[in-house]
Amino acid sequence: MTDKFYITTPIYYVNDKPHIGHAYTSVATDFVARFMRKKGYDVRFQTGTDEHGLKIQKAAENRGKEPLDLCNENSQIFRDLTKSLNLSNDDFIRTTEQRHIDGASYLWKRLHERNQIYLGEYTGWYSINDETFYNEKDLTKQNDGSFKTITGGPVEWITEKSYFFKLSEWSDKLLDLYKNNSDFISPKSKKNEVVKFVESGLNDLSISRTSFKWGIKTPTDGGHIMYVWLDALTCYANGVGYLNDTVDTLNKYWDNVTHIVGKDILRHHAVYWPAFLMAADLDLPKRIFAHGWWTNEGSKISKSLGNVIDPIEIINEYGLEQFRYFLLREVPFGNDGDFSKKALINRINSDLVNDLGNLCQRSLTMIEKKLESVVPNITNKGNEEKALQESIEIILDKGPKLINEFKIHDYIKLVWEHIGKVNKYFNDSKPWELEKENEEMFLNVLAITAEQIKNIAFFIEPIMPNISREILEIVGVDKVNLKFEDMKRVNIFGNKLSKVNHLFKRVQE
Ligand code: ME8
Repeated sequence: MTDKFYITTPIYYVNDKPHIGHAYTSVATDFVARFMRKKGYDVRFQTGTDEHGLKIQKAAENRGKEPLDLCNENSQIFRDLTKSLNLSNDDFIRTTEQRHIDGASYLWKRLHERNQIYLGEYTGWYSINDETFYNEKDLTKQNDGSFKTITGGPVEWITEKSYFFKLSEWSDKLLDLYKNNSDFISPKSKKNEVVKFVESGLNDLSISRTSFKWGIKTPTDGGHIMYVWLDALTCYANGVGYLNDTVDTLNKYWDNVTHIVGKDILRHHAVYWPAFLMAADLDLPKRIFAHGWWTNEGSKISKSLGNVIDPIEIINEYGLEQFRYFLLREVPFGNDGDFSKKALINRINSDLVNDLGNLCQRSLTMIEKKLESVVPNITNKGNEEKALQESIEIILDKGPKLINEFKIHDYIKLVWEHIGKVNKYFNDSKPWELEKENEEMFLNVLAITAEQIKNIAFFIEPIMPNISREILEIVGVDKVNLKFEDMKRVNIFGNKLSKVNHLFKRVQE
């Protein structure tokens, strides 16, 4: 049986339209999903929208809309974004769907049955922006005496009747979990922050609200709605039908779950979520990875500064493949990074136009012009040709290890090193001279280069699926969903090239 691999993005708030942060999490998750499919895993990839809570209710009120109308409109925009980004997601879940409401209610009932919930009153700070309760020590005091959260939003003081989850009882179990499963949270620096937070002592968590209505009614008390994070986190399990008593065929995906999240919401995923599941006597996800945040030309991205980056605008101006490449290559996954047009243009012109584009253009048009577009056969493998083959083996061997550690940018670097080697091989072999001097070698160099271009198309599929497809089509490979293990079996010798076009356009600075 094929190994299962289930990967998720966070579900996005529908109070506003998507920004670069949403695009980033989604593209990186899509990369991992596509890579694991190429490795031969049976992959399920879920994304979706988070539609309950005060933040959404207020956004609807401000626009003079019913919450559900706003959710329907904005959730569709996020769904459209999955197409614009060419995500390979298998599911798109909305927290207003019945399957989600049923699952969230099921988890609540299990917690209730296991005596993990009690009624009390919450008095303290709350951030609507983050939909999160804060201790004063975790906030920063402003000059005017008010407080701000780590994400920069304001907090308000609230007092209301609320059910609490006995989070404080789960500290030791959580610490054991982190200790016994060393890669449960990564990167390491983020894991250390979580461990410190838990070690400093956990308070019980308020998990219901009574001062507004937009949410899922708690199944044990109709006067309360579920805290939006308890509601939202269950989406991951609900997408594969895990939170109910019947056996769902998708359930099997719950055996191997990876959550990709931004660093701001790691605590919810690495502390609250496993604590809820342990308390309900349910299985836990395997891995949680927290990525960093983008700034825009050196400044923090915020609505008030008016510097929010619209992914659709970037795609329209520079192209989807270019945008995906930049997001994945520019910043080590897990670190913060800066978005600038200059950096984007630089990557496009140097890595895509000069390195990959030129290699394909120069070698494949030679086959087009000199050989009536027919890819010749390899007749000779000398040391240089063997070195290229070794370089392929290195990527096949190291690639999965790097991706297992979420080192996406290192994988891309490795592939681009290979592209550099193929470029060097082509240049040093001087096929334009060999054409007259040694026809056999001329054909051999073109065959080897075309073969390597085919291999490169396999490697870049998780980064730039459309360009990968385009290259494979040019060299006459029409099979789709190819795996890494198919790479050597896919024969292109004797294939007739389809028209060779420039893969990327140079961008003027
Ligand atoms: O947090 N750079 O939804 P959201 C990189 N609904 N990533 C960024 C970013 C930036 N400048 N700004 C935001 C939620 N993000 C919850 C999740 S899951 C059960 C519920 C990331 O719409 C952020 O880290 O605020 C998060 O992963 C996502 O974008 C935005 O999520």
